Amino acid sequence: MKITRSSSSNNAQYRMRTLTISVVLALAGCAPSNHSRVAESSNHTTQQFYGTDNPFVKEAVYFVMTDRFVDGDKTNNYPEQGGNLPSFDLPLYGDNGETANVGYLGGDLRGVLNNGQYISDMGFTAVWLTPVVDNPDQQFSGGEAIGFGGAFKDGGKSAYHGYWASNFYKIDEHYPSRDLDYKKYTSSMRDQHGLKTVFDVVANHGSPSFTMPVEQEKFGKLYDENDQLVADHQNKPPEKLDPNNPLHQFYHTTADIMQLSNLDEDNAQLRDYLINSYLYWIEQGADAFRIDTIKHVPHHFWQEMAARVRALHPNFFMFAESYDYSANFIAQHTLAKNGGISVLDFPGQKAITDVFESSSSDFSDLLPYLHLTHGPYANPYELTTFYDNHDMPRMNASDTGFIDANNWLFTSRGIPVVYQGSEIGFMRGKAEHQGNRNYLGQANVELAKTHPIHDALAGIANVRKSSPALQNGLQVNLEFKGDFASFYRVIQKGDIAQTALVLLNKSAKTHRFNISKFLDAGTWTEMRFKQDTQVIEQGESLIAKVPGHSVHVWVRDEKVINESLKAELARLMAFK
Ligand SMILES: [Ca+2]
Ligand SMILES: [Ca+2]
Ligand SMILES: [Ca+2]
Repeated sequence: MKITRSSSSNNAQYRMRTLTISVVLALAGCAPSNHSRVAESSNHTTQQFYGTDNPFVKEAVYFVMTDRFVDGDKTNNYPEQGGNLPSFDLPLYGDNGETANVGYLGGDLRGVLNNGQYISDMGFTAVWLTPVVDNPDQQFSGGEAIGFGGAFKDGGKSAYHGYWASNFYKIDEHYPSRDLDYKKYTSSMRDQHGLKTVFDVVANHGSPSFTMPVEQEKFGKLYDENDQLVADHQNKPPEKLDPNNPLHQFYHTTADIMQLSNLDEDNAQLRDYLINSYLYWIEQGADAFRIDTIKHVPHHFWQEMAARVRALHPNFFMFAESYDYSANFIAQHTLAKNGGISVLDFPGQKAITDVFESSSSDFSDLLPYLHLTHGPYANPYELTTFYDNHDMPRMNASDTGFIDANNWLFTSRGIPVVYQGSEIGFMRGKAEHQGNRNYLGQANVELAKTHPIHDALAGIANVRKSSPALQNGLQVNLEFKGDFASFYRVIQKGDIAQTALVLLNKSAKTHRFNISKFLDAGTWTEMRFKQDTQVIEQGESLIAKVPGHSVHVWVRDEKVINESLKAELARLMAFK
């Protein structure tokens, strides 16, 4: 669910805002780190170097818009649903034959499970689905009518996106199959394909709840696990709700996002209703949460929610959408006092698209968002990193731009998240209702299997999948300049000791890297291509020719011996 505008009409405003933020950040300069950790404990003889203790850091997440991925079962499509306000296949027409769609299009759990091997083979280890809880069955008759390319208008839309819950405990009828409920789905993904499941959690709102010419079933209503009505907006504007009416008490009496019901987190029963539903989905096999619109709900809710979830499921990983380009702003959720919830790296998303949408860009423009030292985040290595999603225009890059972006995303700090279709540059540059949410479908999945973006993505993602250093190593930057970047990722934790040297080339020509800084002696093996090796003696350089729009990852599976590198790692270790 988007909450900050990203339409082109606001780009100027955006840029100005980002500029202001950059200046503020520069001035803020040396904010104290949230906590520092002594790099060593007494019962190890070796120093420990790593990004985070959270095991989720090893994952890479493929993001699926459930209704728009693959229709694996026609029997759950309900094309006749909705009566005079149908909800299936509602096209929006743009100029030049372009289309978008705000109706259900058939995607379901079967379609995802059928392609579990495809997703796993690409190098991903987890799948985030847009919400699968029950939503209303008609298109919304109130609000302002949505048109092609429109945003912040819900009139005429169905709940195909899943963010309009009417029952937080029930799966929507469009997603399961007769022999595939959510629990079977999560266990099959895990057992058959080694894929974890990320469940999309909403606490801010239910469905559109007022302005309907005639009140509609499920809109503005909430049902519990026994299908009992527990809250009802009754098509009244928020200010007309009666705080003494038990059916109104789950809602704020002020509007928040368009006509969506604004859930009242100060109500203890509402908190129980929501938090118990999240716990229920963990029982059904959810391994992690993605949290929608977190900044619209106060910290006290997230403190309680995180505490109650982690009391039963210690270290349960959650990452949130705080749609904002200020690191200082989004970082507040990562602090332990606010629930210790990771966030999607929106400042990173902005920097990554700026760099990879333009061939004249400079790698050094990626450095500011990393916040490896003196940053506002509880731990920058736990952030989920991405370049686009369903709420914003798809990255508007060439095939090689996508390839270069993926080479960066899967080697730099953070947990990569890739939106379905980016492996073919699907609908690049298009906003949510200009085509970025269009049905992907099995035909495009088949096409992807030989697509150059997909092939390069699978190449680097599978290197990350097998490299603890790329997953969780401290990032030590060497040179970021023009089309070239070089950095180490170093992990020394428990039995694991690995250094990865990453060499990125986003130019069209082969580039010769000559690396001597912090270089350790020993055997280095290049993991992206043919596993060439180089044996480096002390004082020598590592020389590598990296093809255009490509990456080398040279790996050394030994402890760090270079004293200057050790000192740099100890310094970095203290900042997270
Ligand atoms: Ca279907
Ligand atoms: Ca439904
Ligand atoms: Ca709210």
